[in-house]
Amino acid sequence: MDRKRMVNEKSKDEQLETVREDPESEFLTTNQGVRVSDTDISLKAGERGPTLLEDFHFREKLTHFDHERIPERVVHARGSGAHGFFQVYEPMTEYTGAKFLQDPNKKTPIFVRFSTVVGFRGSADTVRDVRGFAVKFYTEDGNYDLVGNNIPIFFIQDAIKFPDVVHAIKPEQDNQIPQASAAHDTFWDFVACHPETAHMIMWVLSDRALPRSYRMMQGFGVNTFRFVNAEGKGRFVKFHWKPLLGIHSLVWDETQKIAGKDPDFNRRDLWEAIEMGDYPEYEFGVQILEEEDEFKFDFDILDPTKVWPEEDVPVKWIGKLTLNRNPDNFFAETEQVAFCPANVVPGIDFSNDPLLQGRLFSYLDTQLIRLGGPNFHEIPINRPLAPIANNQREGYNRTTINKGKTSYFPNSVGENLPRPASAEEDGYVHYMEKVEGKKIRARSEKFKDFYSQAKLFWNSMSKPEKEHIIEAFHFEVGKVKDKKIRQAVVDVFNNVDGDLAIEIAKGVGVPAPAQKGGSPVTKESPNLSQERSEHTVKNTIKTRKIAILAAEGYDHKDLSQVMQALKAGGANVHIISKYQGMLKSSKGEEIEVDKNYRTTASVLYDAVYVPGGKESIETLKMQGDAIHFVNEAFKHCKPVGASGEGVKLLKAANLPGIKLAGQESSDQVVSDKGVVTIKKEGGSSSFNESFTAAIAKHRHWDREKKEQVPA
Ligand code: HDE
Repeated sequence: MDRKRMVNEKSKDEQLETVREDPESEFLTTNQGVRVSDTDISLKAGERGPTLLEDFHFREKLTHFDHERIPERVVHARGSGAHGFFQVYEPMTEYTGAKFLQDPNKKTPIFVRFSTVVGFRGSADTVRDVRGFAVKFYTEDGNYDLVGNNIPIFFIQDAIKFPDVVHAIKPEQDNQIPQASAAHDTFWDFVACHPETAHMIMWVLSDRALPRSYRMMQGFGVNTFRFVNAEGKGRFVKFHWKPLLGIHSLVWDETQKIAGKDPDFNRRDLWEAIEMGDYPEYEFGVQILEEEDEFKFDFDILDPTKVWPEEDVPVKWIGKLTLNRNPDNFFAETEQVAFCPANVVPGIDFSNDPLLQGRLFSYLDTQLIRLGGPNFHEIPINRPLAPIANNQREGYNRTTINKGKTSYFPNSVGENLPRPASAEEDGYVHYMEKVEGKKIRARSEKFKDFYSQAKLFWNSMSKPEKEHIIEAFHFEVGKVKDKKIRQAVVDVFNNVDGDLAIEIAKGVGVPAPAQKGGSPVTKESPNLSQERSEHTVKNTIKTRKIAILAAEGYDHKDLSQVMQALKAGGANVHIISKYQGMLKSSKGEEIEVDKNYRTTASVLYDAVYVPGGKESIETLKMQGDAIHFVNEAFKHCKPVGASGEGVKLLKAANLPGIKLAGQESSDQVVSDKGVVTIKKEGGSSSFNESFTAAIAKHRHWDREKKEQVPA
C-alpha cells in the first residue's frame, strides 16, 4: 500500500477547490441550508414590537458575527499570504533525501505568509521591525514548514527568554503604548540587560528593518538545521531566500509617512504585483557545513545570534520560489494558516540550537489556543497533500469521519493498520546524533562572545547605512524616558564600536563612555550590507512605481515616450495631477490622471518624472503639492527626471547641490546624483537610458545636501 500521492503545481489549488464556495450561484440561506426570505428586518411582535426569540435567522446571524474573531498571533499578528510553487534546480540527493529537493521538473505547491512581528493585527506595515517569511511546502512526503525571518539572526540565544523579549518589546503593560515600535523604555532596558541582543539590534536598526517590499527582501531560516541524505549522513545547514528583484529598503522618514498615507503599503504591494502578473520570485539557498567542521569557527554554529559569514561558508543556490496566486479569503487562508518549525519531512532534521529546540514546542502549543483545539490540521490551508492516517480522534471541530473499528496500534481487529513505515518506506527516522552531557543550565563558552559579529556587521556597512543606523539609535533610544537606560545602551554598544557609542550618546543626551571601547574585529563581510551585497540587483526597474506629474497643457509626446520607455522596462507608471479625470495636452491630446495629490504622495513611489509643456509647468510651479512631491522624493534619495520645460519645476523646487540641464546643448542629458534632466522636449533615448539606470539603482545616497530640503 503506497501512501504517496502525486503532487504537482496544481495539487493544493485542486484540494482547496473542493471547499470553495461561489457566493453568486446561491440563494441566501441559513447555516442549515434553509433559504432566507428577509435578512434586513428582524421578526417582531407587531411593526413596533419586540424582536422574537424564534427568529432563528436573526440569532444565527448575530451569534456567528459575535464569534468571528480568533486570538491574533502573540507575535507576527499582522501578515499577508500568497500561493505559489517551488522548483529545485538540480537533484540534492548528495545532501538530503527530501523528495521536493530531487526533481527539477517537479513544482511543489507552497503557501507563504509575510509578517511584521511586534504590531497588532491592524498595525501599519512599514514600522521598523523584523519581517516574518514563513513558507509551507505541500510535499508528497507531508508538509514542510520553513518558518523564517528577513534577518538571519535573533535577539536571544535560548527559547526560555522568548516571553521576556516579547513582553519587553510589545506595548508596555500599564498603558499599551507604543504600538508596533521598539522605541520605548522596557525594550531598551531589556537590551541593556542582555548584551546578547547587540548583534540583532544592529540589524534591526539597519535598513533591513524597513523593506521596500516583501518582494525585495531576503529571508533566512535563522536556526541551524540538518540535511540528511539517504545513507543517513547528516550535515549542518542554514537556509536563505534571495529576491530576484534585489534587496531594497525605504528610508525612515518615508516609512513613518507611509504608515499614515497607506498603512497597507507592503500588503497592497504584494497583492497588486500578483494581480498584475508580476510574480515575486526568490532563489532558495543553503549554507552546508560538514559535521567535522562544527568547531572550526570562532563562533558556535548552534548560536542563533550569529551568522555564518558567506565568505566562510558560501551559499549554494539550489532552487526557486514563485508566488503566483493571491488567496481567495484572507481569514480562511492567511489568518488560519499555522506554521511550525517542527513540521519537517524525511531528509531535513534539527540541530541542538537552543532557540530552535524551544520553537519546536511553541508553535503547535500556541496554535492549539489560536485555532481552537487539536484538529487545525484539517483546516484546508493547513491540510497536507499527503494522506493522513493515524489513531488520533475527536477533539473540537473534528471534521474527518474515521471509518473502521480501531483507533489504537497494534491491533488485530483492523489488520494492524495503519502501521509505522520503515525508512525505506519513507518513514521519518530522527537523525541519530550522539549526545552526552550533564543536565545543566548553562551555555557553551563561545555563546558568550556578544560583540564580534555586531562589529563585523558594523564594519561591513556602507557610509550611508552607518548613518542610518546612527539615526535609528537616535530615534529609538532618544524616545526612552529613563536616562539611566539610555546611558546603559550607550555602554553596551561601546563594547561593539567606540565611535558608534560616541555617536549614539551625542544624539540621546547622555555622556559618551569615559573610556572608548570596541571589539577588535576588523574583518568585513560585504554581503551583510544591502548596498554592497552581491545579491542586491541594481540593473532592473521591473515593478518599480513611477509618478509622472502633469497639468493641463503638458507635452504629450514628451510624456508618452518616457512613459513607454519606463513601461517597456517593466515599471508601473501613474499620472498624478491636482484633479482626477482627463488631462489635455498643449496640442489637444488627452491622458487619464490616475491619482490626485490627496489620494497619493511621493512616499508611495520609487521615482518621479516631470514632462515638459509650458502651461503645465507654469501651473505646477504654483502648486505647493507638486513642489513638495519633487522635494520629498529628492530628500528620500529617489531618482528624479525632467525634460524640456519640466526642468523648470525642478529649478523651482531648489534641489541643493544638483546640476540641472540649462547651459548645455538641448539634447545633452545631465545626470547628477540621480537627478536626470534634458533641455529638449519630445523624446530622447539617451534620456530614457540615463533615467532608467538611475531608477534601477533605487536610491542615490550621495546627495549630501538633502538635509537642507524642507520636506
Ligand atoms: Fe516565532 N513564533 N518564535 N520565530 N515565528 C510564532 O507561532 C517563537 C522565532 C516566526 O506567519 C508563534 O503561530 C519562539 C525565530 C514567524 O504564521 C509562536 C521563538 C524566527 C512566525 C512563536 C521564536 C521566528 C512566528 C506565534 C524563540 C525566525 C509567524 C504565532 C525561541 C526563524 C508565522 C504562531 C506565521 C510565529 C514562537 C523565534 C519566525 C508564539 C518561542 C528565530 C515567521 O509560536
